[in-house]
Amino acid sequence: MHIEVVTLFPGMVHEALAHGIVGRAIERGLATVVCEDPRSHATDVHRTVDDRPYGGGPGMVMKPEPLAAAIDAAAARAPAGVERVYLSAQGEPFSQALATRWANGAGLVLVAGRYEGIDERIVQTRIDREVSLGDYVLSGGELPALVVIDALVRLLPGALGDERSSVEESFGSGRAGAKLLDWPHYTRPVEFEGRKVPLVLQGGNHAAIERWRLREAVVRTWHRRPDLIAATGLDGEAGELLTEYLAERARDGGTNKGE
Ligand code: 9WO
Repeated sequence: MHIEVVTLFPGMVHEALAHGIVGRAIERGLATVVCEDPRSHATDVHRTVDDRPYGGGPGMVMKPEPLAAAIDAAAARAPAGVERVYLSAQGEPFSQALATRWANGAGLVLVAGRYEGIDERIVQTRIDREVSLGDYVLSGGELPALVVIDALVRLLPGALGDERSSVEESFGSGRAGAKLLDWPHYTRPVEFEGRKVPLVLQGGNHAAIERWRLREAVVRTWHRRPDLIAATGLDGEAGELLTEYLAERARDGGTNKGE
């Protein structure tokens, strides 16, 4: 996997990728991340990469020439045909499905903007897709680019380095038809500040533990992210567990568990 990041802050990107699962995957050569700085393509004595917006208003816009040269240099190093992606709040929502698709490809060129944005002609001529992490404004596209890299690299074969399956967790495709939120986790001690680990997890009944976890995931998802269940419905055991929970909740007057 060859990922290029076009950014005015290469240090920020490299530092963030030096840790944990992603850091190890890069160390092992599962992924290569290279930065291209538009400033190195600026031609004037001040190495200018921004200019005032046509039409007026506050702030600056990333000027097209150095940015175009940086994107072209990055795309020339990347495997042929990889998508050039601009991280912006105007993009289509990022998703686990997109991460999976990209993890099965040869690489990406990620373009991180700064200031008030990039010249629209760059979007028209050198961006294949605009992707958003959510409805908020940041000070640049580097953190969203890092989120995309993290989501993608951990899906590469061997990145997790043990028997753990990356699809077992929230938003994986493996479980119960619908994408469900994760269940609660506990470790020692068995009692912390008066709160005990649920009894079923203390015992060795693995079928009961699996069932408890699925039920917790289903109930959490129903409360916190009903949109995830509405999208696909629930199959088999997950559906039964939700029906069971809703019956108990109705019996108890609808104010169960502080959920
Ligand atoms: C700044 C600004 C100031 C006044 C009025 C409107 C404004 N919009 C912006 C703005 O969007 N600046 C962007 C900062 C320029 C491109 C990089 N930046 C960015 C990317 N902010 N947020 C993102 C982003 C990317 C992906 N998903 C969520 C947010």
